[in-house]
Amino acid sequence: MNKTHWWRDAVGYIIYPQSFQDSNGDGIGDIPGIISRLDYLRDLGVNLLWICPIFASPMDDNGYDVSDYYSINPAYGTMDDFRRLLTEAHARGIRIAIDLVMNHTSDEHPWFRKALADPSSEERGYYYIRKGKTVNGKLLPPNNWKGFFATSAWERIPGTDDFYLHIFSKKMPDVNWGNPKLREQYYKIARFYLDMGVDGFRLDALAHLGKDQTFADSDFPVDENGLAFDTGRFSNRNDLFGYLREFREKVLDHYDCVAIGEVGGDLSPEKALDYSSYDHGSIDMVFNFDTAWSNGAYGSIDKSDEEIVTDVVGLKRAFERWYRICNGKADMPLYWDNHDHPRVLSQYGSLAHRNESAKALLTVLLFLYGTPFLYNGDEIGMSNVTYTSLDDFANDCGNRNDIAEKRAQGYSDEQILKYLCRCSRTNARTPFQWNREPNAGFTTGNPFIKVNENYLQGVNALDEMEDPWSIINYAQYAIWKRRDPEIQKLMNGKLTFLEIENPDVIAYVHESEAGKLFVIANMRDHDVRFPFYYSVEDCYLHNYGEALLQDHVFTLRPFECFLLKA
Ligand code: TEU
Ligand code: CA
Repeated sequence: MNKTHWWRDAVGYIIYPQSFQDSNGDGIGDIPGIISRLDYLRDLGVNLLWICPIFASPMDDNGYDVSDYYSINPAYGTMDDFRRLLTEAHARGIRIAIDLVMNHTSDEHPWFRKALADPSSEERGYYYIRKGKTVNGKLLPPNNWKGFFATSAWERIPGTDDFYLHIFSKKMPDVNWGNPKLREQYYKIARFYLDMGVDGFRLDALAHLGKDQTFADSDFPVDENGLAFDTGRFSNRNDLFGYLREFREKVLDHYDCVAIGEVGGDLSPEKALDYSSYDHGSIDMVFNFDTAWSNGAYGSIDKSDEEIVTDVVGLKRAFERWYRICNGKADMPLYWDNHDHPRVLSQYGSLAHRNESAKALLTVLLFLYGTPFLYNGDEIGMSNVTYTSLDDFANDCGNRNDIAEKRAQGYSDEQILKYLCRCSRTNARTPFQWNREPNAGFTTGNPFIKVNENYLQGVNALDEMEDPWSIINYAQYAIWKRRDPEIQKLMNGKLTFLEIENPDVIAYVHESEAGKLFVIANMRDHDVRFPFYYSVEDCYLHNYGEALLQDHVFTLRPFECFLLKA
């Protein structure tokens, strides 16, 4: 199969189905709800959706814990609804990538049930089940690894001395990719959806498919529970690249589909090429985490608000580095935030300059090297929650564990609340704000999670659409520009960051015979000066009235941004 690389010119959009649009009043977003908003998405201009998991799931981790890959979570609809979503999206020129979780299943998946019930079953070999170790008469997990959700990476199987590995929630046992039968199961699942017409996958937690199978203790420093957070034991390990090659040869090569891996933290762009380079990679692109949390907010429970400052230079260096290493060798996706992050507007933007900062962030992202992915709600300026109780965060297992851990460490509930309002991924998971109706038009019933009350202050799609200067109208125009072949021609030039050490402004240029295409964005909430020695031929995007350019120096107002041809 000849891959056409159609995703290079696409504009992606991430949908968190639980919170997008409820169609039947049960308070949970669903597939018919997404279908009812396809016109909205088409008009916005996005043409590649990544939809977070929609499979059957007990919802311990909101769908990332899959109990049946071949059926749709009944709360979201039926397989027929999903087929209709594909047809309706394709009819509007929108492609769909589903979120495939191959690192773990739910503990309620029949494979895992069988593995526990019958130690001699084939399924037993699908998981990592090891004997615990006895120290001073006490049964301990096989090693001291800590998982991503603030607990031991092992859980004891009741009534036995055995433990199973789970690097995320304990309801999500990791599967063993070293087992060829297990691998075939996932190939079958992938083919099932590709044959149905799905255009590709976002491959969840892909970096973790290989583990250090010695399962030796980590020598990293341990926490108060004797646990070491040593992600290298289960990230980007060599055996995983062999699995991916097989996945490609047996499945991906046979379809013109996109495969985007979530590979995340601690991954250098050089190493990323092992996943996605044109000559020796097995998948098409990988999400890196280098431009997330560039403000010191990660784990920042001890920091004051004043200490959370966007590291503008750090962001530019990260974008520059990934471009330098990947350009001409690999495609890559771009994003500011997703369902695992706080809202970018609250991270790098400004609530006091909601409109301008949302536009500036969008402009910077859309015209860089790569396939941009917007997160649902960013186009209407959605921001972090203003919850007043820790209970409001109970929907997320990661948050629940975090609360327990922080309490055990002696933090007060007030401190934890402030921390979660700043850093929790729940911030990105509140209902989409469609209009001024109760619950922002998300549901006619009781939403499964509280809405952000700012939908009544104009932060909703309908109010946004009615205002000619709104974020969404700018976003729509900007996205169509990004898809314009003339602009794409300009974007094929060489990308250079201007004044990369400037602490406040992100500015870059694509240069080629077709001309120079500039993005300039002030990332601060105060005026800054920025030199500009080129003569402007065209201004495609600008988020203020008149530009202040004198003697080759721009005075940029808070979050002022431009897309210029010069
Ligand atoms: O997230 C995985 C994730 O973000 C990190 O654990 C990441 O793999 C690591 O930091 C890399 O260094 C995905 C989903 O996006 C998230 O919502 C799920 O909770 C998680 O997998 C488990 O399925
Ligand atoms: Ca519903």
